[in-house]
Amino acid sequence: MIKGIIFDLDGVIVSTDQYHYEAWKALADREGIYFNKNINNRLRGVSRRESLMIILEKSQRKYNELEIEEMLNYKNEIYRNSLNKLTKIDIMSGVVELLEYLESQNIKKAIGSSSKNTMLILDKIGLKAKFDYIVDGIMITNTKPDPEVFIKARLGLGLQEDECLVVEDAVAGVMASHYANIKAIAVGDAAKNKKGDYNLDNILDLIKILKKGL
Ligand code: B16
Ligand code: MG
Repeated sequence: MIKGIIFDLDGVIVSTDQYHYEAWKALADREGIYFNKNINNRLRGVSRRESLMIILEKSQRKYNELEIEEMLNYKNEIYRNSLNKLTKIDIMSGVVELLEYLESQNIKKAIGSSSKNTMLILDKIGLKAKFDYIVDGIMITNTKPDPEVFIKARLGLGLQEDECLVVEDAVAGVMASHYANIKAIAVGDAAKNKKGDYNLDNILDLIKILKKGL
């Protein structure tokens, strides 16, 4: 029986992925590095530093650690400026209704995100209090597809593997869920790539799955 749902944040609860893209694009343009939406898709769910390493695969030159730190800060400043514009309106379709349904059924809710900006984002969209446990990029050493984030979230909820589900939009996140031995509900990019145990066009279809039983 499912007693808890662990949600990824970016691309599941709120669509900050466009802001990530714009900030990385600004950095890549400044450095004269080729960057497009396909490369951006590879950055979903992975940490800021690992994202930069993927972007630098297209670079003609090597960067030292000081330069890397500067680029990470440059990107994050642009990204955080965009986050300041976030409001409740930016919550993805179906999420509020789904959270209400889970609450009505006493199903626990957690966040499992690679983002170090998780708390800022949840504050801005006013959803922080809705979650029983939050694991963000500051609390983990290894980023998705490593299972650490979801193992910590599951333990935070006090549940067994088969009592939880993960909802993810990133292929790396679905892999992390599977490595954590938890079934994955894929939405967005991961659903398009049919990577989940269930691949949903609409996150509200999770209610049907829960009602029917897995
Ligand atoms: P930050 P998620 C991830 O969030 C994003 O998908 C990924 O694109 C980003 O690089 C990562 O957070 C780190 O974000 O720079 O804010 O620490 O999808 O795991 O909620
Ligand atoms: Mg995501």
